[in-house]
Amino acid sequence: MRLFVAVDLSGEVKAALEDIQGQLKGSGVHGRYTARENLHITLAFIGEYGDAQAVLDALEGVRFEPFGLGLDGMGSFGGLWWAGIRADGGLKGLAAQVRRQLAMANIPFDRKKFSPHITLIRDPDKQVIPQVKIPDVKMTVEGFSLMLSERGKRGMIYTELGTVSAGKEEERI
Ligand code: 2AM
Repeated sequence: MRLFVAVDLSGEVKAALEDIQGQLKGSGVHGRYTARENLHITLAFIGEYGDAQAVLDALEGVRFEPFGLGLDGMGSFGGLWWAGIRADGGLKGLAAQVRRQLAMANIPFDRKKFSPHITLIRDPDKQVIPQVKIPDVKMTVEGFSLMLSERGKRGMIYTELGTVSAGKEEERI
């Protein structure tokens, strides 16, 4: 199973991200746009791992309070364009705690430094990101999820395997 841990986004933030994707499309940028239901912030990428329950048990140890986030510009890593995130310290703290719990449970994950972003498009056919207007939206993060990533006929399919809520015990599905 290919697993990762992610913050799901509110409908309002997803709508804002779709608005940005629409602006990119309007500027003639072609590529693999992230589908609305797949928009998320990765906190930790685990990759192939067989025991989802062990991961959920480890994540159960994460304690955090709700925090706010908003969108902040765009950037790129090679052939991947993303929307930036403005967050109070909560997001970095949450990613650090998630990673600490995984490490303590000996669950492998990608140790690359956490760089908060939301992937909007992969393999764009342009080099330079056009000017876009970033909608001023905000949301409160109240939880995060363990996600299963599978390759579908029309792109990746992400399925939530369980969630951990702020200030509460884990809610299993
Ligand atoms: P992203 O966060 O930049 O969009 C599932 O593959 C998710 O985990 C994707 O959102 C992906 O990229 C993220 N991810 C983070 N590190 C990864 C890695 N080393 N390999 C594949 N996906 C990774």
